[in-house]
Amino acid sequence: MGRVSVGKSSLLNSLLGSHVFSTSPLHGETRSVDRSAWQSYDSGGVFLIDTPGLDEADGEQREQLAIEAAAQADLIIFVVDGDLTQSELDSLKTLYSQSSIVLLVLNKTDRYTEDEQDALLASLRRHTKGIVEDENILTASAAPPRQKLIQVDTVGNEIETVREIEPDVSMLTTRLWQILEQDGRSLAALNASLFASHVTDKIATRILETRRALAEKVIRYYCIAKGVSVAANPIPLADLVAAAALDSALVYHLSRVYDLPMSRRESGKLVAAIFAQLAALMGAVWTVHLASSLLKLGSAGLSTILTASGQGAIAYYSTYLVGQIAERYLEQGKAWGEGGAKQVAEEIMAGMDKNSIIESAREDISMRIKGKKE
Ligand SMILES: Nc1nc2c(ncn2[C@@H]2O[C@H](COP(=O)(O)OP(=O)(O)OP(=O)(O)O)[C@@H](O)[C@H]2O)c(=O)[nH]1
Ligand SMILES: [Mg+2]
Repeated sequence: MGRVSVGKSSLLNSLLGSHVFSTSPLHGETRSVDRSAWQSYDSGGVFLIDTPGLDEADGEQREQLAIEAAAQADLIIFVVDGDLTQSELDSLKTLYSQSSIVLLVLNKTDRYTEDEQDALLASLRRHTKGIVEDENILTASAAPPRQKLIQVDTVGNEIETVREIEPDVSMLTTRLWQILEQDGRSLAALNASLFASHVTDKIATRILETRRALAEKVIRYYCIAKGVSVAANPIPLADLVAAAALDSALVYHLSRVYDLPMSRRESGKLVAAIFAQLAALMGAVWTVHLASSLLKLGSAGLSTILTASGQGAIAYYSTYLVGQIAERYLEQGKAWGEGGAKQVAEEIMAGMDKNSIIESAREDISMRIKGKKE
């Protein structure tokens, strides 16, 4: 929200890193005939809504717009381009009375010197005391104009060059991410493009950490599911089929965590590629897996009990490997890198403590199987 031409649409575009909302130097670019015509854009689960500029004169319309915006939005970005006018302050008060979270953004900072910005911020804080928290008063330059530079060379010729100035909305993205994290909603916002472009290193790191933590949970979930199903399933061939299906479901799920969605077929193919590397690297382990599978065929239930948790643990471990390798592939933007799949598989295996994983797999599995029986 904000007065006409303060740069509301430009700010949303800058957050997204693309021109989604129309902007113009003319006043009143974002018009609305009726309120349902508010433009909105779904950025990976975070919805941005652009509103028409508030009219200084029409107090009733302003109040109405503020109430409706407050009812629809989880968070309101109130944009100004200078000190507050009385009508802006009135709108902020209305939003406050509707208990909205409001971020007050001073846009077009490229127009001000540092000192002027400090003075403006101090004034904004003073006027909105008790209405907007200090930490929610931010600066931005959503669409700074190109700068013309005139240089004079040694013989006195003037050379005109045009310099593009990058928009800066990093304070806003940082604050948005903090709020989402406090709210426990950062996972939902992971794939929103507003955090993909113009993101500060700090947020980029947090996004990667959040993805890794989520991926770890997803991988563990599938490891246990596979370990338990392999250990408990008395039909050996089905073990292997179920195992491969679970692995590709895992990869399918991981590709969504990394916002690089794969089809079922694609994830199946990736699993096959990873299996090929693993089979070459740890032939022995796979042979044991297969052998104990076949053994079960011969002596019905008995060997299931004998080899169950051991075989399940190996299945768990192989899924863990598949998950880690697929995760690396996704983290690198669906690429193996120079050394190919082989090197990734080798690195991941070398960096992993196999025995302790198998040990904890054994515990996990037998705990769950016992738990079921009781
Ligand atoms: N100098 C400068 N100009 C900006 C900045 N952000 C936006 N503008 C300019 O301000 C004008 C209005 O921008 P819009 O994004 O259309 O503003 P708006 O608030 O959506 O306007 P309405 O939809 O008409 O209410 C455009 O000419 C923009 O290029 C900025 O950070 N610095
Ligand atoms: Mg607009």
